[in-house]
Amino acid sequence: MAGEPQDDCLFCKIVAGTIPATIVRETDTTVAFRDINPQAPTHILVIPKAHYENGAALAAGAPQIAADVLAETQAVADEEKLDSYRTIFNTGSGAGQTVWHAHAHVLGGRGLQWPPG
Ligand code: IU
Repeated sequence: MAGEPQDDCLFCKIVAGTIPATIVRETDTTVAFRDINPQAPTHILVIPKAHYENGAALAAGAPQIAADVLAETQAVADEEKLDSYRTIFNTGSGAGQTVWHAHAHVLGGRGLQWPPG
């Protein structure tokens, strides 16, 4: 069922605490943790605790939680003292999505090119 934890989902396991992660923030609906393969001095993932396969599915199925995720990207940026940062939702394998649990990348701490690759 939409939003329910999935046994084969690594990010559901991070939410459950059965896989380790460096958690930097947690709310009732979200968890933020450092990416294990950082692409910038700050690279943090903000995820909903509920399982939705990408950002669009989250926005459609649980719009308030999608708003919570976005609000947390700013909270993370504030904690990291980032004046500028980029928020990315990769959606679909062609865009580089590899984990099928919605997540916002928060990247900062260096100059970021546009357009991205
Ligand atoms: P993507 O947008 O689906 O490609 O992002 C998945 C990210 O999750 C990627 O940057 C990985 O380095 C990161 N990640 C992680 O931080 N911890 C994990 O246990 C796993 C992936 I699996």
